Amino acid sequence: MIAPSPHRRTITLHPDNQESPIHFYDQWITPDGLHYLRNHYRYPDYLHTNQSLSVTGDVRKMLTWTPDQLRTLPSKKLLVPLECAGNKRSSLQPRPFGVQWGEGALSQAWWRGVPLRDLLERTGWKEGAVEVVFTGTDGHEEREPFQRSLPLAKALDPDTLVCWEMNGQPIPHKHGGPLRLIVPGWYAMASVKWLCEIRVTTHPFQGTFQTEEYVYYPHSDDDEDKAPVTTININAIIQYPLNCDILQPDDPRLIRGIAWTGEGAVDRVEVSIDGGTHWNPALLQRFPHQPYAWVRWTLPWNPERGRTYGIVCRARDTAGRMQPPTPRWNRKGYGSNGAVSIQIKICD
Ligand SMILES: Nc1nc2c(c(=O)[nH]1)N[C@H]1C(S)=C(S)[C@@H](COP(=O)(O)O)O[C@H]1N2
Ligand SMILES: [Mo]
Repeated sequence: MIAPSPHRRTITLHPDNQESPIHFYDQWITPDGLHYLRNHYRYPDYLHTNQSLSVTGDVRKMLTWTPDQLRTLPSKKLLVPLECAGNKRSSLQPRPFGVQWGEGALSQAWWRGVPLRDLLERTGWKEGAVEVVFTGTDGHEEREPFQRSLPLAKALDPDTLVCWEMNGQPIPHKHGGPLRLIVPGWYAMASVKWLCEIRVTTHPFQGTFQTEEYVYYPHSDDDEDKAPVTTININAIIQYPLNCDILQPDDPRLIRGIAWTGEGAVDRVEVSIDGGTHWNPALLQRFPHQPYAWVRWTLPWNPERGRTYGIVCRARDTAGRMQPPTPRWNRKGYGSNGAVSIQIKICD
């Protein structure tokens, strides 16, 4: 018997943007080759990627490391979900322009690297340093390089890592190898791929991907109340059953999915089978000692034949945030985290 296997779904081809088949894996890590892909440019030339990484700018002593030298430093390994800030953009009404992600701009992997903090402690930083700017090797010929900054405090978080390993292997080229930044808890635009330069600055960074893109604009026709996109919102999906499924008598009588957050931990997942009138707490399963990892949740149920059910799911985190009934609209469609709602029919 030949077992069918899921694939990534192409959303745009140039640049390469592909969704993970997130509904079809009831696991802790997204299997090899199925992690979503999000790019702003074509892939940088493999041969010219990151021969070395320099830490420069307003430092006391500039230093450069090769990937091999970094690998000799004490490292740590974390289970981290990466979520694109535009994940679930297509659930916003009216639909914002941009890559039309469904629910699959989300994946989870083991990442190994050296805390950025350890590198910055060796270079030191000058008085008045406020941010650290990260540069990838892509985009230099096309527009401006992909660059993002972090406030100094987040750069010094012991879990902000300069990584060389993904799921126990060297980071694949498409995921930013040989060296990439991983910023747990923040939307993944912060996790700069093909990292070639780290620059400490005494001024807030003004690049396009910092000040125009990855900004929440709550209004359609003016920029008032804009705010930078930073931490991942509390969020969840239903992986099984799928929206508009017709369940057969021998199909599993179980609703399951995952929930994740960028602040604190997932505290509670509630599921309604009557369109949001009554709520039942789902059973949560956590990966031990991995505070960023998604939580897997399940709810057994006993539906009646011939009926239609409106299933809704919403998660809450220890920071007190709860998924809103409908996602908060913003012009560029970031941080979409409305409660998920599906319809299921049970056959006679
Ligand atoms: N150099 C570089 N880093 C980047 C990007 C990029 O286009 N260039 N895209 C960012 C965005 S928006 C996301 S969501 C993640 C996607 O990482 P992945 O392709 O490994 O899933 O990488 C981030 N880092
Ligand atoms: Mo993204």
